[in-house]
Amino acid sequence: MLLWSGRFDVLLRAATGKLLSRPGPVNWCRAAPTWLREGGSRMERAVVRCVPSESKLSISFILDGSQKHMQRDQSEQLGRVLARIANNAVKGQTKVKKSKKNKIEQAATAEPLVRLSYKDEAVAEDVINADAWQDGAVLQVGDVKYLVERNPPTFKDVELPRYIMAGFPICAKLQIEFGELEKSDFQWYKQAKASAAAAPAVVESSWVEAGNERVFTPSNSDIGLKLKLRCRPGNSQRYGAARELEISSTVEAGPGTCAFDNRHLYTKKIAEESLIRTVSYNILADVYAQTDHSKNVLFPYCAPYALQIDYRQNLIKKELTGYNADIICLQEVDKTVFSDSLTPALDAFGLEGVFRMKEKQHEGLSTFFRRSKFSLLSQHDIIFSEALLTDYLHKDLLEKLCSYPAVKEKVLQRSSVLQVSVLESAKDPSRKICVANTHLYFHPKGANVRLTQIAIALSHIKHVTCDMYPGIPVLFCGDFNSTPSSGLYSLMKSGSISDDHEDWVSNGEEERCNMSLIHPLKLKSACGEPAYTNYVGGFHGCLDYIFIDSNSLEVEQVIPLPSHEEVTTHQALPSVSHPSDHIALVCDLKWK
Ligand code: 4LC
Repeated sequence: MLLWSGRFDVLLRAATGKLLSRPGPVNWCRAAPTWLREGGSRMERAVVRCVPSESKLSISFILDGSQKHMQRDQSEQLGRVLARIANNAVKGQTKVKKSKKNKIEQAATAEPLVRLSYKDEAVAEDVINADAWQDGAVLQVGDVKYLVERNPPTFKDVELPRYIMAGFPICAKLQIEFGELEKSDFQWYKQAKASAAAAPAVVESSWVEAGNERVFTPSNSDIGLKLKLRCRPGNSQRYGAARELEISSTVEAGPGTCAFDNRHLYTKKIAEESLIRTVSYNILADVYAQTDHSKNVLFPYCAPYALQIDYRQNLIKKELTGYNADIICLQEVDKTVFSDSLTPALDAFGLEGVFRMKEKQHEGLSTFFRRSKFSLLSQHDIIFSEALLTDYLHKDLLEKLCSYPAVKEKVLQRSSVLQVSVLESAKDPSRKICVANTHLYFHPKGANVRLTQIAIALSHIKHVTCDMYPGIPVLFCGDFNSTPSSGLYSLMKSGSISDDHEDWVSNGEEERCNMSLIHPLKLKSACGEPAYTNYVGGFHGCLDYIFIDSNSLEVEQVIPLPSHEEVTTHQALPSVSHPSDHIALVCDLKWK
């Protein structure tokens, strides 16, 4: 076993000498950070990331002013990394010397002493990396000492939204490793306002503290200012390296009041333990909002900037977080909106989400649930077209559809999905709930296709709630693209539709498909049948519902929809004060 003992003494003496020659007593404050050692010798830090599931470990530290980031095998022996570091150090010195054109000194450059010690004892060279690099070990490279921090809390990804608006919450996207956001520190700063007397030559902006919570909502007095966030990742033991980030432009003016502001008056607090505040909302996908067809034909009354996703996201996040919901079912969710915007925002308010992309599309469904009230037990999502062909559950329906090949083909070509999440109550694990979420085919003449889609959905939900989790209640939210006068709505409520219903010929004789359907669920629309949940220039109607299992759930309160005046202030939806062409359904449900 090779130890460093030979050169150790020499080095120790040299280091001690240096310490003694340091001028004056160093008055370290009592709460000195870990990298400030007793006696005043300041150590650099070496961050080591080593997780069992990966074959490599990484070692990061600053050497000769440049950041080193080494990836080594966990099973490699320590001696090889130390040799590598020594070699790096020589190269670094050589560079400096070369620039001084001092060839003689360059030739004299020797490898510095590189060693790793733990509790003042050298770690043997044949110890493997995974074992050698312990938290609290000390790496020494020449006269520089580094305190090893193994797996400290670290922000892997931190991002601020591009577009910041007064009155709208900013929720940074924060990905933390080895830490918890609840145990991390946040400090928001705003640019100090330049007073009229201030010299215009001042380049450096000075910052004043603006808030110290995870979420910061700038006010109207912040319009035109830059903002900065300093965040320090933490866990119950310690903090890791802080990160700082600045917004890319300045705070913009907001729209003032929004169509949802009055609704928030009913949802100021999280609903009590026994209640489940539920939201269903088609948030209008960015992939649809900014097409020429949308700008010119569907929503010509809406200011183009208000159709931009960066603008709408501010409104969507404020609207959703302001409902203090326990379960949120969303439709038309772009993948990046889910991951970069909704997940960070709702996470800061205690909700966790799952996402299901439509087939061959760039948007899909998402379901969020409050962590303190629920945990996710299992997911049972299906693609309608795929389930119809492959799942034995739909055998009878598939057989019937074989008589109507045009309709069968159309159903198979649609990309719609059903998202099914089984949640368990945190307080009483015997209470479970099946949350289904869907967005059915949109075409005004597509009622026959939608009926077929809902038949698949209902068979699948019955399977989950009768066979897999016998007797658990159903909560079925979505954009069903069906008005209260449709066959679909009456099927949901009554449990059956006859084969002679007019909706079976919704797209004319060529697509006639007379089928009778039944389902055993006792469903009712929790928010009733509002005059409309979708209000665009050319159409308005009630297309969205929150269906509840009336055997086991009851409605405690329905949050009133915005008034007709609020909806039509800017002609129709979406608008500068409402982010979607749909209106969110919000209600408080109670276990029976
Ligand atoms: C969209 C629409 C569909 C609900 N609805 C009716 N007509 C519509 C036309 C368009 C919705 C409509 O906004 N989309 C096409 O894909 C998207 C988007 C997805 O939801 C899109 C892509 C590109 C550009 C713009 C949008 C409609 C009118 N009356 C109805 C009655 C019933 C159902 C639907 C409608 C009933 N019952």
